[in-house]
Amino acid sequence: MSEVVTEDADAIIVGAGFTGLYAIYKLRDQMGLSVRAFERGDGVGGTWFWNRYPGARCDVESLEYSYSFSPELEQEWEWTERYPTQPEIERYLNHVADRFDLRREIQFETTVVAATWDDASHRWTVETDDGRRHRAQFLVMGVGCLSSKLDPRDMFEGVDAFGGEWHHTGAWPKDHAVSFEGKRVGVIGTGSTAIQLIPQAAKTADHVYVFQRTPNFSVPAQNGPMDPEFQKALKARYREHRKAAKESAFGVPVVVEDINAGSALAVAEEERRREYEEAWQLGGGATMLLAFADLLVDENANETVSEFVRSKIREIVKDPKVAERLCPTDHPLGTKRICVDIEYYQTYNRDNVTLVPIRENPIAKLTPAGLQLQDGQQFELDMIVFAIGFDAMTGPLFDIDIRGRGGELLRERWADGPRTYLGLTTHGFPNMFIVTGPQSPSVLSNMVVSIEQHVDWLTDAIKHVRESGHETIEASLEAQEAWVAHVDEVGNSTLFPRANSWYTGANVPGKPRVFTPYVGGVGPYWQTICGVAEKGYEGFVVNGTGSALGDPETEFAAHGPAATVGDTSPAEEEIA
Ligand code: NA7
Repeated sequence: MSEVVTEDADAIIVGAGFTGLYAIYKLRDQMGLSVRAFERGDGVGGTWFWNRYPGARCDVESLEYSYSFSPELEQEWEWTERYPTQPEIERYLNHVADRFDLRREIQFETTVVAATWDDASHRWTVETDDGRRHRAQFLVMGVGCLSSKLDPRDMFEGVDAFGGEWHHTGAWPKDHAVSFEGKRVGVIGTGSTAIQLIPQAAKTADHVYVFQRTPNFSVPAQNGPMDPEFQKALKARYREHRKAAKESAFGVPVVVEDINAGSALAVAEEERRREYEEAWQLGGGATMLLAFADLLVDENANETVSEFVRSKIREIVKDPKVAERLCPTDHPLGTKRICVDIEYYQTYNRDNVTLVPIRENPIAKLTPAGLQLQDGQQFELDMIVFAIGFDAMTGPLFDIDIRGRGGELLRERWADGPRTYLGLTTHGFPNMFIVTGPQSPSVLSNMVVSIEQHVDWLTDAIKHVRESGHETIEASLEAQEAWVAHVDEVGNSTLFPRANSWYTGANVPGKPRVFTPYVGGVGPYWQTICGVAEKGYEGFVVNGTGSALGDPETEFAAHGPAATVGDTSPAEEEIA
C-alpha cells in the first residue's frame, strides 16, 4: 500500500451506478458532506455500463425503474418504450449525472482494491488500483449485486486456444460494435441474459448454437413503444404511484387488475387458466408471480402456474422435442429469477437456431475451431458468447479486501454465508453501509426503489451519528443474529431456497448455499428499517452509547413472504 494519503472526505462511495449517483447527491447536496466516489468503468451506469450486449433491457418497466427523488427529473425525462433498453438507461443515468453535477465527485477507471477500518481514528482507509489511499469516516458500498462476473477461463478448458472472438455478456465491448452477421455463434447459458441476447443474435448470424444446461422459465414482456398519453397520465400522479411502489411487495405497484388474493388451488382449472392467460397477455414477471397469493409458498399451487408456462412453450415451439427441452422441471416458477423476453421461444422456430442440450453431455473444452462436447461432438464457431452469470451479492464485496475492526477480512467473516443487520450493515465493520446487500429485498425487488430506500436510510443514520455528537454506528452482534434468523425463517417459509439459483449461491462452485435476499417484501421491510431508526437506531451501537456486544433483544415483525404481502399493494391497472 502506498504511503501517500491523497485526501480525506466525509464519505467514500464505491461505484457510480444507480446507488453511487444517488448517494453522491444525497450526502453532498442534502447533507453537505464532502464525498468521493470511485468507479471501475469510464462512465456512469454500473450494471448498465457493463452489460451492453445486444438485447440488454431491464425487466422492470421504465416508469418504475427510475429515480423518484426529484419530481423535476421524473417529469422531464421521457421514456420511449415500456421496458427500457440498456442504451436508454445509460443515457438516463448520464443525464442524471450531468443534471445534478455529480461527475466531479467521481474518479473513473479506478478500482477500489481494499478498505481498512482504523478503530483509533474512526476512519476507513480506501486503497485504489492507482496506488493511492483515501480516508473517510463513512463508507458506502454501491458495488451492485451482479457486478462480479464469472470468468470463463476458470470454468472451461481451452478458452485462450479458441481461434474466434469471445465475449462475456457482463463486459461487452463499448468501443467497437460486435457483429454477429454471417457468423456461427455459440451461446453458453440460458439465463435472463442469454434469453435477451439469443433472439438478437439470430437475426443476422449464420447460425446460433445455444448450449443449454438448465432451461429457465420466461414470460413475454409484451414490450412496445411508450404511449405518450399513458406516460403523461402516470406522471400526473407520480407521487401517489411512487408511494404505492415503496409499499408494495416487489417495489412495483401490482400490475394485475383484480389481483386474486386467494390460493391458486381454491379455484377451478378454467378460472386459473384465465388468470394466467391474463397475466401472460399483460406481460412481465411480477404479473405472473402475483396472479395468486400462494404461488411462491405452496408447491402444488406453483405447479399450476409452472405447467401453464410449459403449455405456452409447447404451443409456441413447433418442434416438440425442442419444446420439451426448453420446459423447466427442476424448480418452481419464480424461485429462480423469472426471465422476461421478447420472442425468445419463437426464436427456436428459426432454421438458423439450434438448441444443444449439455446437461448429460457437457462442454469438454474449447478448441481453436470451436467447441467440443464430452462425447466428442464438435461445433465449428466464429464467436462464443459466455452468458454464464455472476458471483452474485457477496462476490462484488469479496473482490475488495474489506477489513473491519481488528483487521478481520469480510470475506473470511462471511465464509459460511453473509451475516448482516437489516441487509445494510455488519457487525465489526463500523460506518460501512452495504446498499441492496445480502439479506435485504435487493434483487427480489425493483432495484431503484430499494436503492433509494437504502440511501435515504443511511443518510439519516449518518445524520443521527453526527447530530448526536458521535463518530460511529455499528450493528450489534445480537441484533445481527436476530436479523439473520428472521431472514432465514421468512426465506424458508417460501419455495425460493429450493432452486439451484444465484439467489442461493448454487451457481458458483464451492460457495456456501445460503438463500441471500430478504423475501419479506419491500413495503414491510421499509417499515422495519424505519422503525429501527425511529427507536433511536435500535440494535445499533452509536459510539459512546454502549457496547457493540451487549444490546437489547431486537424482534422483527413476522412479515410473510413477498407473495403473501402482495395483497398489501393497491391493485392498479398499470399497463400501457
Ligand atoms: P444466470 O441467470 O446465472 O445464468 C447463467 C447461465 O449460464 C445459466 O443458464 C447456467 O446454467 C449457465 N452456465 C453457467 N456455468 C455453466 C457451465 N459451466 N456450463 C454450461 N452452462 C453454464 O446469469 P444471467 O447473466 O443470465 O442473469 C443474471 C441476472 O441478471 C438475472 O437473473 C437478472 O436478474 C439479470 P445452469 O442454470 O447453472 O445450469
